[in-house]
Amino acid sequence: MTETHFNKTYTTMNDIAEPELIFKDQKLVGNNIDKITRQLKDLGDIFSDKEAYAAMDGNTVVYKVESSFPVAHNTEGGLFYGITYLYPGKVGDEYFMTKGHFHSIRNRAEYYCTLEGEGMLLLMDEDGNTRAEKMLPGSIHYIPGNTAHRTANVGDTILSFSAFWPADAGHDYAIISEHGFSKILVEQNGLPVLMNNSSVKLK
Ligand code: S6P
Ligand code: ZN
Repeated sequence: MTETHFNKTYTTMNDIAEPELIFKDQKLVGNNIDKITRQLKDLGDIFSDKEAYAAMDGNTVVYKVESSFPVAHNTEGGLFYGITYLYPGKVGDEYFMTKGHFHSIRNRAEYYCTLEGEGMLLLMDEDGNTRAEKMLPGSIHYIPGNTAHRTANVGDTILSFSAFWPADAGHDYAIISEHGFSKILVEQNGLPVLMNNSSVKLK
């Protein structure tokens, strides 16, 4: 039996498998893809302008995540893969963004690779120092351990990026949910600016 892929004809052999995951038509395709949708109503504690937030439709989708977990959560040595699709928008002057988290096992690192759009990766260490890296198609971002990470969409189109992280990393959302990052990303005169967030007290 023969099959045609990549414009070549192969003789089918038992030890050549089809790929288990494909990123196709802007979607992750495969078995057991975990899908999460975050709407504004799920993100009440992350945006600074509470008045602007209250005036918006809570059903507005802010981001979606499609992930593949080929091993059980907490498997030491395993890896997870996911794609985040973050929609354009703002709450007041603050750009749509992800919740943001530290990893539960604090020293676990991660890679982000931008697929489409224009964004910003906010990184905060455990002493509360926050910096940002520009995200653009093809940009690759190493997120060191012990570093909280959050992405914001600063463009007019969807920001999408793939992520690779250790299966035992886990997610600790509590600190960020309570204190936020020490800097917030807002639009000023049409440009993204990092501003001090005076309410943050990490330690
Ligand atoms: C997982 C990785 C991403 C985020 C996703 C949503 O470690 O960092 O897949 O989960 O971008 O962000 P958040 O902060 O809501 O999990
Ligand atoms: Zn992470």
